[in-house]
Parts: sequence; structure tokens; C-alpha cells
Amino acid sequence: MRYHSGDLDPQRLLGLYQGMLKPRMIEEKMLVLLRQGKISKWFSGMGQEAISVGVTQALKEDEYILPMHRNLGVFTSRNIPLYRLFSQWQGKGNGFTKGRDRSFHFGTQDFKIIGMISHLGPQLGVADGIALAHMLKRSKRVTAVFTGEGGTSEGDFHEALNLASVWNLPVIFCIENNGYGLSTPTREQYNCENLVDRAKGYGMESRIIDGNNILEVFSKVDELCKALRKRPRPVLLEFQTFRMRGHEEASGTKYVPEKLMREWAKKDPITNYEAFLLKEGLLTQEKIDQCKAEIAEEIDSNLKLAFDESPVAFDAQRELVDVYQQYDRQEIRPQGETKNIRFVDAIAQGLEQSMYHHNELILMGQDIADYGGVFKVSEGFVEKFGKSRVRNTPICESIVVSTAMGLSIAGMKAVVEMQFADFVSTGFNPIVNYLAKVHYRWNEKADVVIRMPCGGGVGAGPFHSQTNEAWFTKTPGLKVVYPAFPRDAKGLLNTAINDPNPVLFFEHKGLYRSVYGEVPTDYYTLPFGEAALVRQGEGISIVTYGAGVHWALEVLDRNPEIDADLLDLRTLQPLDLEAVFATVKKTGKLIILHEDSLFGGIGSDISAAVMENCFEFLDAPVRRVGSLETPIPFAKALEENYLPTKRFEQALLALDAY
Ligand SMILES: Cc1ncc(C[n+]2csc(CCOP(=O)(O)OP(=O)(O)O)c2C)c(N)n1
Repeated sequence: MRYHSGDLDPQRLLGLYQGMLKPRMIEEKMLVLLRQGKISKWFSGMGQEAISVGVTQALKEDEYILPMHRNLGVFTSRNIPLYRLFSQWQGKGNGFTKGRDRSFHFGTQDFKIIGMISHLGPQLGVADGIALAHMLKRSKRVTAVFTGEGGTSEGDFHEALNLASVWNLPVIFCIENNGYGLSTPTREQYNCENLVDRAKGYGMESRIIDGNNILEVFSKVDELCKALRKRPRPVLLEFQTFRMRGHEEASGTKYVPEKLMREWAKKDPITNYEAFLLKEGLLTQEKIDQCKAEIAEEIDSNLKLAFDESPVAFDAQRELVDVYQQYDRQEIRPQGETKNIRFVDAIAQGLEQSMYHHNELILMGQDIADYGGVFKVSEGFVEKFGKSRVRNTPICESIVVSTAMGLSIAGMKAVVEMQFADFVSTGFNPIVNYLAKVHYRWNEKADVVIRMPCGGGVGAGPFHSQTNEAWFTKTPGLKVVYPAFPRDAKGLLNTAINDPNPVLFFEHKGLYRSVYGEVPTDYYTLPFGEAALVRQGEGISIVTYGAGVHWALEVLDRNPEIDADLLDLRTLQPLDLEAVFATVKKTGKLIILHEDSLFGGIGSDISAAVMENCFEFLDAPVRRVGSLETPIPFAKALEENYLPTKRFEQALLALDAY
């Protein structure tokens, strides 16, 4: 291996050596502990240390770095006290996740490290978001993010690189090409010669770097960092290296030809570099021994701390509370002048006023800038707020959601418009796995609102009509809002944007231009988790939300003899079960109506909760009414009968007469 120290001073040259030695020695110790059954899984980065250490040392301490499962050297290079890492791996309280997540699956704002989630790809978008925040704040920082070569086959990789290139974000994308993705060799993973060949297609620069040569890694990345801080842009790096151990320790390396192992063992980044430093006279055997003794002592004393720490105790209350970030909601009551406006105008007004309210709020979505969005919610916004805050995105829901997460990590807020709620399926992974779980896992907020133009009755067929709130109400960590009236839509959207937790904000397209209401002109907020009693009666309770509220109103208007409470839930998570119980206790009969098909819909849960809590108050079985168990069809006659409107009227009359 050839080393060129260039103008690096001896301190740096030795620092790089020590930097690699520490993760290697920690790993050697971990392998012993693993055999003794004292730690669970271990993903080895042995032989790849030069990449983690070289990249991290090239970055400044206040620049974010997003490592993977083989980047122990990132964590040690940022000088995280070792006992905290050991506690993390043992699921103990001094770790970073209160025992809730394992290995390297955590982030820490203190050390500007944002760890991975198992799904590999989303963090590439998170890096985009952090870099976007830096670019918008004009703070000349780079962001480095890692992926294995296996991870480059995920759609997220392509989306993240494309977005970074289109927006010129200062991200260093680091591919660690170590020959295998679990057992899959590179020839079965991709079909280009080098992975960096892809950079051309995204319109970005790239380099191939010998990942086992610490001086090459450090010098090239250092040079790039300096260039990117001056002129922000993304760069794709392919570090060529090799995975010297199994995917994780239990799985072995039988499928790896021994010849390859022998060849790469000769290229060990530490022994080679050590020999170079000895030859240059910068290192002596005595110094090596001293260095190893110091690290060994640090490892042992920190291990003792971690072993002495008691295991985490279960506290149901604490577990539940930590799912969401608690925050001081400042209620701004609706008051003053009102105007009769459409549902869509109320949403536009809330969004616009929130943009004035929060300078750090960024809007992202397809065609939302000059075009104003397909429903024209953001029409005229570019003139008021500029294109840096009202951002057209390429068609890449997944990475835009992750980018929103990155903005939040870097202290900003994001509202993402799904062009149609149906398309959230291609952004599903980061919502349910990253945004929803991040606060529970490592105490980080996900200050993101996802706007969801949804719903049927508009003759738009299976992919432009769904109301898919049940995909999200199931997932702890998300909030789900579904207003029925303009006044609620504006106030709840403002609250959603203030709330630091991830909010899915459902906007029924059918209501956009058909429903009018008096809406206060000034900025105001409305609380989550408070249902509204739209009509009051004694005989029967109707519980619904969204378009269902309007369907129920029409039916009640047609059947004035029905003396019903009509409860509009307004938010589904948090869900105002107290209000449901109160109306059931008053009337003794409950019918739940929703546009979603029945099975697994939120109506099932409300029904179960009423059975469990109000059984003795019921005078009739709880009735649920929803759409047919089919995809939503296009033709009018089919859609009309798919939707529950007619069935609802019959069911209501039957239950009322029970
Ligand atoms: C979406 C997803 N699919 C599959 C897996 C299982 N898995 C975890 S790591 C891995 C291999 C990753 O290979 P690569 O990206 O090359 O990284 P390496 O482990 O080689 O460092 C696989 C298949 C996963 N975690 N997430």
C-alpha cells in the first residue's frame, strides 16, 4: 500500500493511527464478550476502520455525520465516552435509547451523529434535509452520510442522490463497497463497473477512493469538505474495501472465497499504516505499546462502568409518554372578524399564516411552487415566501419525507404535500419507521406535517380516492388529524405545524370546494384530541369524521324525526374517547360511520372501546358502517355503492328503531 503524507503534520498522522486503533481494539474486546454471551449481536467493521475514521476526522465537529452499522470509528472519533456506547449495546440507561433500540441505531445531537434505522435507505434523505437546512441558513457546513453497496440498490439511494443534485446540497455520499451485502456479492447487486458510474446520471461529481488507505481517505475527503464548504454541491464517493467478518458474527463467512480473505488481509488498514509510520520514524514500538495500553485501560474501565450499571426497569407510564415529544401548546383562541370561505381556502390561509408565524418553516411537494399545487392550496406562495421556502420536489415521496426529517433534526419545520394521499404509499417507510419512532428511540422530534388530500366521491378511481388514515392510526408516534369544516381545518393545521411531532393531516378533496364556513381571519389554533358535538340529541349517537360528518348531516336533515348526537372526531390520534363514551352513555345507541372500508378501520377500535367501557349503557349492539371491502372504483354507479352513504341511512334508521 502506498502512503502519501503530503503536508499532513505528525500530530494528524498519529491521530489517524490512534483513531483507527481504538475501534479495532473495542471490536476485539466485543468479540470476546460476544463469545461469553455478554452482548447480543455484533456487526463488525474490522478492516474498514480507515473509512469511518478518515471521513470523521475530515469533518468539523459541528458537521453532521450519518453512519451505518459498520462505522464504530465514527462514534469513537467523535469521542463519545465509551461507557455510553457499551451501555447502549447492553440496552442500559446510560446508552442513547433507554434500552429501546440496539447497536448503532441511535442519534445524538450532542455529538452530531444521526444513526441509521434498519431499513438502510432513509438516512440518505435525512442527510439531504440536514444539508438543505445548512444551505438555507447559509452556514457553510457539509454533511456526510454512509451506505453499503447493498443499500445502493434501494430506491431511496437514487431518490436521495437525485434530490441532492437537483437542489445542489452539500452532502458527501459515502458508499462503503465491501464486497458483500449480507451474503450477496457485488455482481448480484449491481451491473455497472463501479458504483460511482451512477453519479454521472445524477449530474454530480464522484471519486473512487482506496478505503483501506487512511491517508487517501482523509486527504481526499478533507479536500472535498473544504471545496464543498465554499461551493455547496453533492459528491458521491465509493470507498473500495472488504468485509473481513460475517454480516453479523453469528452468520459466518462460508460463502466468501478464502483467497479473497487472504488478499484483503494483506491490505489491513491498520497494520499497513503502522508499518508506514514505523518506517517514517513517526512511531516506535514503545509508542505503539503505550497507545494500546492506554486504549485497553479506557476500554476496561468503561466496560466496568457499563457492567456495573443496573438493567433498565420497565415503567409503562414512561414508555407511553416518550412516544411523543411533550410540548407547551400555546392556544391562540379564534376571535375577531370571520369570513365565509371554502374548506380549501381555510387550509391555504392556515398554511400561509403559519409561514409568517414560523420563519424556519419549509414547504415541499410536487408542483407546489409556481403551479400552486394541483389543488392550488399554495397558489401565490412563491411570490410571498420565495422558492427556497416553497419547494417543488422531483417525484420521490420517500426521500422527501426523510428530507423533512433532516430539516427537523437541523432545527427547522417542514410541511410536505402529498399530491394525493394515495401516493403516501411510496413514502410510507420513513413515516412509520423513522418519523413515528424517532422520539421513542432517541428522544428526537420529527417536526413534520404531511398534508394528505384524500377521499372519494370524485370519480377518480382506485389511486386518487383513497382515505388511508388507518394505515397511520395503527402506528404509535404519529398524530392523525381529519377535519370536516373550514374553521377546524385552519385551526388544526396551525396546531399541527406548531406541534413538534409528526402529523398526518387529512384533507378531503370532496370538501375542498363544496363546503363553506365562517372562519376567523386572524391566526388561531385549535386543540388536538377534542371531538366536536355538531348536533345534539337524546336518541342515538353518530360518531364520524371528515366527509362522514357531512353525509350524516344530510341524512339527519332528511329524517328530522331522528333525535341524534352527531360527534365529529376531528382528530383520530389523539382520539377523544371520553367524548364518545359521554354521548353513548347519554343515548345508549352508537353508530360509527367512516369512508374507509370497515375491516381494520378506526371504527372497529372505537366500537371495541365502547364495548369495553360502556357495555351496561348500551341499549343496542354498536353498529359500524363503512365502504365495501374492495378498492375504490371509478364509474359513478360503482363508486356510489362502494361508499357507505346509502347503507348508512338504512343502518341509522334500523338502529334508531331497535
Ligand atoms: C429494507 C431492508 N432490507 C433488508 C434488510 C436486511 N439487511 C440488513 S443489512 C443487509 C445487507 C446490507 O449490505 P450493504 O448495504 O452492502 O452493507 P454491509 O452490511 O455490507 O456493510 C441486509 C440485506 C434491511 N435491514 N433493510
